[in-house]
Amino acid sequence: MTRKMKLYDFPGAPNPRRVRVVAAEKNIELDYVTVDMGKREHKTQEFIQKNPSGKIPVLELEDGTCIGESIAICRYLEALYPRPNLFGEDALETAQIEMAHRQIELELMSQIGTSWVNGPVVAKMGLVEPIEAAKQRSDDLTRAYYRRMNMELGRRDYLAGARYTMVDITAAIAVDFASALVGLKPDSELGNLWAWHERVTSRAEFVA
Ligand SMILES: N[C@@H](CCC(=O)N[C@@H](CS)C(=O)NCC(=O)O)C(=O)O
Repeated sequence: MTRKMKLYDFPGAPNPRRVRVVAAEKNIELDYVTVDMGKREHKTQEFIQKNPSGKIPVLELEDGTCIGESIAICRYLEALYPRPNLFGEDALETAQIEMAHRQIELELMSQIGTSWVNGPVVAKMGLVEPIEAAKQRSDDLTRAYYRRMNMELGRRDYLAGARYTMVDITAAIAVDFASALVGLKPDSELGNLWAWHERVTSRAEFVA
């Protein structure tokens, strides 16, 4: 019997969620293994052997090979299961998706991450000393990025062009995490952003 690939995951964690949505889009069955972040299971020696960064997600292949980094995992799944295409059909579209995706990760997700690390939920865990000024600055940059997305989404239906791609998956998951756990829900007047969010998150695969 062939073993399924395992995905190390934790409910509510945004990065593994990106892989779950990609797997659902491609109809790939994975074995989900919960890594209890509350118990710091992602920092155990055993887990560090799977991913020296001590972060989830990790995809473990049938032969025990481990792949960390959400996008490395998603690209691996796309190479195995090319349809539906989420990373680009030709040289130009691939570059456009990569550009938009890097901007979302480096300019939006990283700011949300800084607000999270310096915010009240992480403070309660007592792991790091929050820096209020850092949080304020990332809150502002996150809100500015939302306004930019709203403007871009006035010109096209999806973030990298006319169709749904990996960029929309990453961005919608970032917005959901920021809204639910970081106190950074986009303002209701950002109508293009909210219409896009509904288009993306109402997909059956997204809910799965
Ligand atoms: N760049 C990594 C980020 C992974 C990441 O930060 N995962 C979070 C959960 S969503 C985590 O494991 N955090 C624990 C930590 O940073 O110690 C990826 O895309 O997979």
